[in-house]
Amino acid sequence: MSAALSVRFTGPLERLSSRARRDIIDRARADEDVRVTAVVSGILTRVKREGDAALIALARELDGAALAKLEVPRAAIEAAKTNLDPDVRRALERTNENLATVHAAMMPKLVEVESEPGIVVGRRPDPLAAVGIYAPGGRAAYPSSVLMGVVPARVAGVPEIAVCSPPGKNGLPSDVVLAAAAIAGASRVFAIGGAQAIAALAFGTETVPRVDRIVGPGNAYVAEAKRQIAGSVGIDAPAGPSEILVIADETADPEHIARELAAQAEHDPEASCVALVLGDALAARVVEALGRVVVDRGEVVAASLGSRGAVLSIQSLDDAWPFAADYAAEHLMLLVREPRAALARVRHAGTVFLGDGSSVAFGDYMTGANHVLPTAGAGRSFSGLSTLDFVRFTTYQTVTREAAARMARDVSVLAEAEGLKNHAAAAAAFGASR
Ligand code: HSO
Ligand code: ZN
Repeated sequence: MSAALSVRFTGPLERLSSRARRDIIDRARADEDVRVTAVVSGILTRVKREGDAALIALARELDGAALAKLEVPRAAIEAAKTNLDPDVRRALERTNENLATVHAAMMPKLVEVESEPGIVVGRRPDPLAAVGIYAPGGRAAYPSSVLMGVVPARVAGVPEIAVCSPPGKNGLPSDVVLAAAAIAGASRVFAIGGAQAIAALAFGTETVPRVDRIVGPGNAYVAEAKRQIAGSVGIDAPAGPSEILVIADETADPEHIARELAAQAEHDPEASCVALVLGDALAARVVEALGRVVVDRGEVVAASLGSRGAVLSIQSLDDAWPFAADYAAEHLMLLVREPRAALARVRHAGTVFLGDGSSVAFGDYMTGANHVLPTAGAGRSFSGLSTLDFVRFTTYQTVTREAAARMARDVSVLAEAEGLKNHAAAAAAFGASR
């Protein structure tokens, strides 16, 4: 590829029309598709009513797979790991270890605090009992994403981790998904895809365990199924097309910036790749470098950059922070002289890459940070996947007799004020005058 790539938005950030700025920032796909909603609700009802029989029928109808069993036998999972290309296996094992190290260190800890002498309040993180990890099939069957889902659950201490992934014609999920599930330590794997997988995990069937939380990326049907069951089962933020925002000053290499944009653009024609760079000259060099750095999937990259890409110049880094906070990028890359100082100014990013040795590819595969991250601006209120998604907290409190005597009067005052005389009496019984 050497032809110039067209980038949808170029020029100085300050001269962007408010309409264009909105187009860049409001990047969620507006596909509230009523047909998808109806199809998914039909599938949910069918799985709820007919359990395994519905799953087997749907695998035939939708995946063209004649399933002997829904659950993948342990031997097939282990065989996939054994037969994996040794280099890929070694690399996935390295990812697995780094994820475990990082997620274990960031695991929420038990906290106990004394609010007053003799009053201790605690909060204990308890692992969920069972969780489901969805792994897409087809072109997006990424073993790395299986690790990103399973490892935090394992580190959090979840005893039952069920992976669901669509069957191919041989009735099994793809070999890489099976191998990754084995490396990550999933408890069980099921050859179930799409909305029916989400239904099976949410309601439980004869074979599939009912779980308490379902995470992992999927297509529009999977996302809609998660939305429909969200009342009863925990879910993660919907994962939309990949995105990156690069903020760069004059120390940045334009080819480095261009390669990072191209890397996220290759995920999806609807990926959103934006760079804010200091000065018009550097911006022009980034656009020009884009024509040189793309090594594969040229059509996908061109579609993404041509419809949503932006390379905008800024006059000062100060102009970048309000835009970045509004944008709330899934991946934010800071290619600036003082990246740590810049990090202090960042709000609402899924994950941040600092310094000229960093590439989003490292975070996607191996640093140990999680790559399941909020997209489409969801980073304003959501965080990336972590052990926090796989625990819930139990709080508790203990009060000594002496502390109870000191607290009794004020508590009865509040209870009386709310008109709750039995509460008042329950507290007053501990009063000093007793
Ligand atoms: N960058 C993707 C994750 C991924 N990259 C998987 C490679 N494999 C999330 O936006
Ligand atoms: Zn990626």
